[in-house]
Amino acid sequence: MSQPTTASLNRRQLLQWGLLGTAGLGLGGCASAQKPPTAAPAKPIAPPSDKSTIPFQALRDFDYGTVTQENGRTVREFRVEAQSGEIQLNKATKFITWNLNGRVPGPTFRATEGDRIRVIFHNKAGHAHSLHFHGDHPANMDGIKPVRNNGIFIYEFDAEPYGVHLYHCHIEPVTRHIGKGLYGMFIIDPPTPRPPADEMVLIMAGYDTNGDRKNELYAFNGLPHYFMHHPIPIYQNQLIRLYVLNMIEFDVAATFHLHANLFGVNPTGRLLAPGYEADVVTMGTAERHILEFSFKHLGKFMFHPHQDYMAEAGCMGQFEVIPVA
Ligand SMILES: [Cu+2]
Repeated sequence: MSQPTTASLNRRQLLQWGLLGTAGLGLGGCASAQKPPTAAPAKPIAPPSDKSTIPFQALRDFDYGTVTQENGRTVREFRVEAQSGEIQLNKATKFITWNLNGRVPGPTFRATEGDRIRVIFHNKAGHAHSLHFHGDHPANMDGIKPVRNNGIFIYEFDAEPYGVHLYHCHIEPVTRHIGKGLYGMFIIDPPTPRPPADEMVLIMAGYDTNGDRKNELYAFNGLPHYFMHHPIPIYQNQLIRLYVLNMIEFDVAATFHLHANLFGVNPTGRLLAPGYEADVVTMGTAERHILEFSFKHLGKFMFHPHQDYMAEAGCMGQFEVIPVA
């Protein structure tokens, strides 16, 4: 039996999947999120978007790894390669990155609480690097030991606790290793899945392009100003679940602000539903949250840190709310 394409979805199908209705009512969206999903299977949908660019790949691509069963238990194996490569930040600025699998930010690893995680890390970036995960794990898996160039290390631990976490290189100076691009998101889903939503990832980062230990440029998902010029399409009245991470070095904190709406805040994703509402949330470096909202009005709506110098230097974007066919 073939699945309907996104283009053929209609309001009835979205209602069957629980993606419309109370989700469109702001606070109502939070209240509905506390109920277990009644529509099966959970099938998040999203309008078509350009998958050929890194910011859009980072937005909605989740890496669930290669799944096997070992002794009755789910094992997720991820293969990552640290590399070095040049990216064009704007017309005038090229930047040498250290990256994972050719991407800044690196892949978003995703698992369910209790899974066994196995990350095969191959360092081909020319310097010693490591992968340090947030979340629970033994000391020998903490990722503070250097993995030499051309070396391989296998990080293995249990996925816990559920929430939105991150990983990054932990070789000194960490500001430089993160600033050059060695970071990404690590999502651990609760054993009972969260209700269906259009889920996406936005990671804020800064670029120190001249080595003065200040950021000259800022970005969502790797490229300054990208989502201003390429708005993110979302459906009207659909629950959006946004995993946000502040990975900006050198600035102590940044906010995330959404225009013309409020969002439910789920701090570090450690709740099963958002705990409170706001339209500005503050994150120190490495802090992250799940934000949930839906738009009842059509049109373009900006998001950016309200440290407006960061927004003006590239950390801004917009959603484009479109009607369901
Ligand atoms: Cu490093």
